[in-house]
Amino acid sequence: HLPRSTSVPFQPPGDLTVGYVYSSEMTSHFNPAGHQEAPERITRIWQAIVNAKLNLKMQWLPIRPVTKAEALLVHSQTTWDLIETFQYMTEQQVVDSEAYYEQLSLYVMPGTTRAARLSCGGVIEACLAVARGRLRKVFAICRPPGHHAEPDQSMGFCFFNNVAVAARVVQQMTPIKRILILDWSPYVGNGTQRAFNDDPSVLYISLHRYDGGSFYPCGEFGGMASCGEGSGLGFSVNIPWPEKGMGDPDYIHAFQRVVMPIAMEFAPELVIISAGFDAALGDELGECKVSPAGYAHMTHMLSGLAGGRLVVALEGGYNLDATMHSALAVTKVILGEAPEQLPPMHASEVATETVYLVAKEQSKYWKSIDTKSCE
Ligand code: 6DK
Repeated sequence: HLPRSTSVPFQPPGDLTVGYVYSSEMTSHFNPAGHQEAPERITRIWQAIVNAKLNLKMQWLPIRPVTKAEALLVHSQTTWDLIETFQYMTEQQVVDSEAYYEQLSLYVMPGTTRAARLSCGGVIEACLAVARGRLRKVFAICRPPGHHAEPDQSMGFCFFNNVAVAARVVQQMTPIKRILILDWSPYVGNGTQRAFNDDPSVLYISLHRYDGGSFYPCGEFGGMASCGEGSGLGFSVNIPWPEKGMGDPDYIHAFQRVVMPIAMEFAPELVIISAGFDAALGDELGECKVSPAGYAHMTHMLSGLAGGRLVVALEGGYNLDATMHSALAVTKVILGEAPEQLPPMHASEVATETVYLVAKEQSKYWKSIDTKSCE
């Protein structure tokens, strides 16, 4: 006979509208020699949420690995097969392949397969829960990240493109078709743009450092003239910062003049944020200056789209304190708290100029864009 417990508090089910995805199993991918894309990135966010008791206000969503059929909605069979082989790697094979994977800004080990599959499956479950109306908003605290992973090439710390696969699964499994992916990582999500470059059903908007094309990933995407192709022309919006150091005023300015007008005109049925916290003040890789309040305001603005259907999917973020504070600020907003007030702000001249040029480019495709207001 099991002892009868009277000490377990009764938790009413069903009335929680905000959820989260987290599993410590995603720590199975790590580099023993040390690497920025480390397990602590998600364990620290999780600890902070628990310390602030925010987890008690959120529904936990169980996690499961991405299936092959799901991954193949975006990725090639070769990419799937390669990621599957990692779990069988010997120590010698790990060492021998290190230099090869380093060129791709990756490290691999036996635990990689499981973590990469769970990370992608976690974002899928988050998006399905929101798309099916089970939850209004979900924070997917997942790693490894995904936005650099191209259909045929894992790269830049990313194996599966978590967000791209999730968007495709939602389109296939639910009535929701029109999806906005907003990527505020300081690196352009080349994999995400490639996956939807010729597809008008998914609007990809990215704010990132471009530095004249010299900033990672330095490929064909990310410039302001890269707007999609074929029937997807106009459905990729790149806001390329020309240098480091952009902060809250610059991001808010871009949101007010370009991101929100286009997003409202597109009228998405679901919004997914590719949430890289590496644009945060203190991140040594991103070298931008976004504050937790800045992230909160961007989240708040996006919260009003798509009937409130929002998924925040973690991408990068390497300063553990900055990532944790930014993630907490975003979590509070999806729980309904008002963002902390920002001081009066002026966007920098470089940012104003960039936004003006992007507006000019995008006014070809979006009638809501008023170039004059950006002058
Ligand atoms: N590699 C990310 O945060 C990943 O967007 C950041 C990508 C890291 C940059 C790696 C890098 C180089 C540089 C020069 C030459 C070769 C390779 F995907 C996320 F993790 F989210 O600078």
